[in-house]
Amino acid sequence: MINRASLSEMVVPYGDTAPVQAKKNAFDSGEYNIGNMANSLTLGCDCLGEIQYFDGHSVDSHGNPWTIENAICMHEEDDSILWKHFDFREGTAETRRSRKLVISFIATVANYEYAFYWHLFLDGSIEFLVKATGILSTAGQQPGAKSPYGQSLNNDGLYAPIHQHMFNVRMDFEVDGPNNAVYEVDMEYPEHNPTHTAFKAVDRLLETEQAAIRKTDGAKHRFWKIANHEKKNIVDEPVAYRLIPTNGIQLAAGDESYVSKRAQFARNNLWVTAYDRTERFAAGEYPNQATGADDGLHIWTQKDRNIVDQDLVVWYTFGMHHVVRLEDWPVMPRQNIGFMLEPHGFFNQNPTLNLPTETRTTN
Ligand SMILES: [Cu+2]
Repeated sequence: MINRASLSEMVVPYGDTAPVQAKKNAFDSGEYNIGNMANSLTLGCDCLGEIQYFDGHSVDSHGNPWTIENAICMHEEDDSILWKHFDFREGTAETRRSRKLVISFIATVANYEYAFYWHLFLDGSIEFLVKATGILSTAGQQPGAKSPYGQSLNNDGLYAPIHQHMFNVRMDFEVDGPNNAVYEVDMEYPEHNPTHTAFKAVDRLLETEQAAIRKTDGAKHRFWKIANHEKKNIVDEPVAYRLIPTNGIQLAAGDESYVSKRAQFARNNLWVTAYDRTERFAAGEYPNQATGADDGLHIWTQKDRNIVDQDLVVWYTFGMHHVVRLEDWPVMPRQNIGFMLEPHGFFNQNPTLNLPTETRTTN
């Protein structure tokens, strides 16, 4: 379904105008090299039950290989109800529980922890979640003062500025084959609507890279669909997966800001490119000291390549608009940030009818 998916970049810009804060825009993935900051889970992890660990192999700044033992954890979790029906005529009930395969790693990037999770569900759905936790980046102010750009954490002069955590995930889709196409699906009202009750979902094919630079639109209940025109389902429609664009926020910093020029991927939520193995990271190959003038999604998509029935890559930008609260201090309860991929006419019916009736309640 997906040939390869990876966190392609992330950036954490701060909204505070204070001199130290205004230039803070950590590219945690590209500059900090988040993979090298993966925790060794020999020191403890949040997985339960039967766990399969994988070592992480990387290189240091001199090119020497090194290993992070138990960097990646894989285990299975109970996931509440998957489907149920109570037949009131017969007085019988059928219910099946959901389970998810959890593949995760946790990186400590200075003050913050980012825990990354792929969840693979029995019904073919896939969830990507980032759990943000750890310690806020704080600053000092006059005791008792209040900043419009942050939350006072106590009356002794400690506050935490407003900021965003922006992520981009690169997904090399192969929905039932190498050649795919992407549709934008919006809710629309028909012109003829005498009862004023009608609404429908309308597909619009995104034909080129420029046409596929899109933002989320909650009022239109927008989502995107990755389809394979060469493979049809039982009602002769292309098999597809849909991208549910939760946490689909955009970069708050203005277009003229340095961070926005470098992180142009975060100005929009959806990007689709024709596959090119050299195009790997949303803000370009070398984000350190990059100006944004010569590399990254906004440069590659200027080629405006055809993306209909091609080997294509879907890039999704999402994030957390972090308005700090008192409860985030002194250590932040995890906040979930992520999105779902769901089969949409990929199967001919609910693919989980054959699940056993046994109820498993333990992890
Ligand atoms: Cu935050």
